[in-house]
This record gives sequence, structure tokens and C-alpha cells, in this order.
Amino acid sequence: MSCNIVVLASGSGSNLQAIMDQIADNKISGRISAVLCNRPEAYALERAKKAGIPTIVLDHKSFDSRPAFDKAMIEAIDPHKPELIVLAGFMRILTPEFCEHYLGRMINIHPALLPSYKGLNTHQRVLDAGESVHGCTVHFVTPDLDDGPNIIQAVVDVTSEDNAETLVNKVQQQEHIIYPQAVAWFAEGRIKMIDQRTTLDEKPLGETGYVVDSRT
Ligand code: NHR
Ligand code: GAR
Repeated sequence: MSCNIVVLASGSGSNLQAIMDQIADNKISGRISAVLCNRPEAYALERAKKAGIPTIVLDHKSFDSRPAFDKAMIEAIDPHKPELIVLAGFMRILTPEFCEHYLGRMINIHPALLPSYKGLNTHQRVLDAGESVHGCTVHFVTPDLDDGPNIIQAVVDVTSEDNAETLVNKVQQQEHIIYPQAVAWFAEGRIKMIDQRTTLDEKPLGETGYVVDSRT
């Protein structure tokens, strides 16, 4: 059984690439039937084209409102009959209607250890707060921003040598490990969202989700 996936992206698409690579390696039992971008210049589109995956461009600037944009996205996505929607660096806040439509079958990767550091500009905020740990989180998407149940979290250390750029690199290296892992689990039917909680193999995970700690 192969899971039918639609990916939404806004930028470089390195997470999309990591997922495509693991599908090509048979590590994920799935296929990506379309990649949708809200930015016509997103490099994610080139990556999809190189892999022979159909692309959809819907520029949010050409819609009057968020609901109108989200409705157009649903109309573009649903013909592909996706079983999973993957937000891979997708930068537009989604309406409650969009989130309810794909509830339990839409996941995101966020560059922080949720529930800490929701929202944008996480690396600089972590540095400014003098944190000694940071990381990234794969979670189910619910209407409340960055608030859906965690699936997997990867922890990295923050040292006095770090700046926003080194943190981006450290965190993205982990993203490219845990995001394909979460997609593989979903595709195998091993993770589910039940009552605002993630279960792995029918067992509820704690608030952090499954934790990967790469610190030595
Ligand atoms: N939508 C809902 N309803 N719930 C979530 O959990 C969502 C979501 C949409 C995107 C990703 C998220 C992240 O991982 C995500 C989770 C964009 C913004 C944002 O403020 C915030 C969080 C996330 C993504 N976007 C601005 C907006 O006005 C635009 C910013 C820009 O274009 O650079 O939509 O961090
Ligand atoms: C990733 O680091 C992801 O965590 C972050 O954007 C990057 C996308 O990279 N997501 C957000 O900040 C969502 N607000 P990619 O396009 O190379 O996958």
C-alpha cells in the first residue's frame, strides 16, 4: 500500500527533497502526486519538476482573502485524492476551514521544540533567550497555529559559538532526518491523531512526541 501525498512549500524545498529521496530509496511507502507552491519563484518547484512530479502554483497575492486562497488550494489539491498533506516550509497561515478539511492527515515541520517558540524567527529568538537547547518538531496541523499534537522532535545543542546561521544548518540537518521518518510512519499507518494526541503503534506519545536526541 502506497500513501498518496501532496506537499505544500514556499521556499527552497530541502525538506521536500529529503522526502523525495527517501521515497526513491523505498524508505517511505508513498508517492507525491503534486507539489503546490504559493510563490512562483520557489526552488521547491524546480526540485519537483526534476523528479517528474506535477506542480501547482497558486500565488496568494492574487486572491482577495485568506478564505478565497485556501478554497482555491482545496480545489487544486482534492482531485489528487491525498491521504497526507505535508507542509514543507509552507509560510501561509491556514484558515480553520482548511485545517478541518485535512484534520488528522496534515503535518508540518516547525524549527523549534514545540510548544516552545511558536511562530516565526525562532532561531534568533532562541539565541536572544540564551537557551542551551533548540531543535525542530513534526506535528499534526490544527487550526491553532503551531499547536497540534507533536509527532517527532529532534534536539540540538546551542553553544556560545552559534549564530542564527549555524542554528539553521544544525536544525535543518535534523529536519531532513525526522521529517521523512514521520512521513514513513504515517504512510505505514503507525501514527494517528486521536483526541488531540499522537499515537505511535496505538500507544499515546507524550507532549514532546517521539524524541531524537542528537547531542553527544
Ligand atoms: N496554519 C494553521 N492554521 N495551523 C498551523 O499549525 C500552521 C498553519 C500554517 C502554517 C507552519 C508554521 C511554522 O512551522 C504552519 C502551521 C507561517 C506563519 C506566518 O506567520 C506562522 C507559522 C507557520 C508558517 N505566516 C505569515 C502569514 O501572514 C506570512 C509570513 C511570510 O510570508 O513570510 O501567513 O512556523
Ligand atoms: C525549514 O527549516 C522549516 O522548519 C521552516 O522553513 C524551512 C523550510 O526549508 N519552516 C518554517 O519556518 C515555517 N514557518 P525548506 O524549504 O528547504 O524545506
